[in-house]
Amino acid sequence: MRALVRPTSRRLAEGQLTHIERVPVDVDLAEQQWGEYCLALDSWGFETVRVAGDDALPDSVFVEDAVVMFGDLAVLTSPGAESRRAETDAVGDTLRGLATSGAALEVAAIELPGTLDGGDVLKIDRTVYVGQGGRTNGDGIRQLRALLTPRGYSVVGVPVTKVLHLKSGVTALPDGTVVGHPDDVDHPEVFERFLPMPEHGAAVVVLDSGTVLMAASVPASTALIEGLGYRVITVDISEFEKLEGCVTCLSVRLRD
Ligand code: CIR
Repeated sequence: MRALVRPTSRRLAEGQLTHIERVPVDVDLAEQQWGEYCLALDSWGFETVRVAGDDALPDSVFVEDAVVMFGDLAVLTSPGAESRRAETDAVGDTLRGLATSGAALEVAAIELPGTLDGGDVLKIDRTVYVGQGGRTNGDGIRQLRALLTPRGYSVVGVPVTKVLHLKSGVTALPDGTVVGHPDDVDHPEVFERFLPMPEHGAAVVVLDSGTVLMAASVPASTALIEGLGYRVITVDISEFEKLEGCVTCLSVRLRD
């Protein structure tokens, strides 16, 4: 199992902000938190593959937004924020490098005027929910649908107005139950099972069928999910949360 990560830009504090106020960011602490996040993945058996860092791209640590994986298909995105458009170049180089060194990988891309951020894409089995809001537009969703329908996926567009990305509001447990704070979810009824969480930012990264990774900032939601029989690993990502990042956006698992 491998996971793509990208080091923190020294200009992280200049990253995009949409729904929250700008507050001071400690970039040294962010780098330390990023290292601990990578260690948590390592310790769970994920080999981390590092995309080259780029200080000129403040939001590039949020690598989830630049590529979405569907089995062996990597879809490079078309970021909705202009300041983030160049992030896909190095991510594409890394993936094409993996492909030439023997990994079974096909690389496709969403093209302008279509826009699509990886944070808007929530996969549950063969259903791919795509948030349409500030970053992802209808053309981006149409291009993704054209790539995925022949491969047996069903792409479901979901309007997003309350948060930055669909996955800022909702993520899915290993059993497919969608979790999130009700105030952050425009349409909980589109999901087969929706379980409200007591805190904003209660996102999960699935590590295996019984284990998820969560942010240290959501202890009540962590306790709730532990109570459902899951093991929860927690990481402190306070400096990334100040830039509207959550636990999912710092990595992309390859092959799922
Ligand atoms: C942005 O606004 O693009 C970044 N400051 C945060 C991106 C977080 N990404 C994500 O939730 N997938």
